Amino acid sequence: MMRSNDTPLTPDLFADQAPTPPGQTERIGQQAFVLRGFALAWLERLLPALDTVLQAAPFRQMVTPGGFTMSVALTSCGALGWTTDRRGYRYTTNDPQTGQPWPGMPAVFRELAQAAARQAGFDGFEPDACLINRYVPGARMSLHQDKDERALDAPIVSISLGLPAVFQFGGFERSDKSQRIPLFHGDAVVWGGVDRLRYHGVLPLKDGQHPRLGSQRINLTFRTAG
Ligand code: MD3
Ligand code: FE
Repeated sequence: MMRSNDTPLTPDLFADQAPTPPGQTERIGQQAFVLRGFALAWLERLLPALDTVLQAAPFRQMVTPGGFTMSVALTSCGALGWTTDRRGYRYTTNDPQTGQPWPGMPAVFRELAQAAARQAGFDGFEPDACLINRYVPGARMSLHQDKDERALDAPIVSISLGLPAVFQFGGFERSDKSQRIPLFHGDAVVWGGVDRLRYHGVLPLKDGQHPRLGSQRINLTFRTAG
């Protein structure tokens, strides 16, 4: 079989890794930015804090008001946590599974979210909720808007960890064409202002093994909810 000179003879072991060097900022909307690798320098502090949160409030699969079990497993930390059940979507002060307040937001979580927001031009971000999503291969999040938050003027900061995913960034109507943006371990995304109510989602996670997090993607989403 003929091969051109630039066809690799071995599989590209790094095909799933970040194509762009850490430190790059990509503008994906008027007030929406991907900060490549922004969280990498925080991981030594971030991952142990994440473990502590998960011990107090483990991941669980929730049911939507329509009666479907979400493929993504969720938990929260901070003063408010996001929940869904047959009665609807809402923020609560307590974990419905334990009756206890959601675990506090670790200082490193808040500092990282504030630093990412500032880097994207949003000074003074004060998140009171961190939603933590876990995707295993096949898990997805269909197109939706985030509009359960009281403060729609505050930005949202998202941190991607583990396996890469394809993020869909749409318009203001579900049927609007969406951009597909690959997100990698350590990437931060910041949305605010005019882009805050855009439809967005995550395509089904591809199989893979991440050296640090194994066969999963974890996404931290910081919001001002109350
Ligand atoms: C774009 N999570 O939890 S992150 C969600 O990767 C959610 O787990 C996805 O959508 C994830 O609601 C995407 C972030 C995100 C959050 C809010 C947005 C993207 C956004 C608001 C407007 C536009
Ligand atoms: Fe969302």
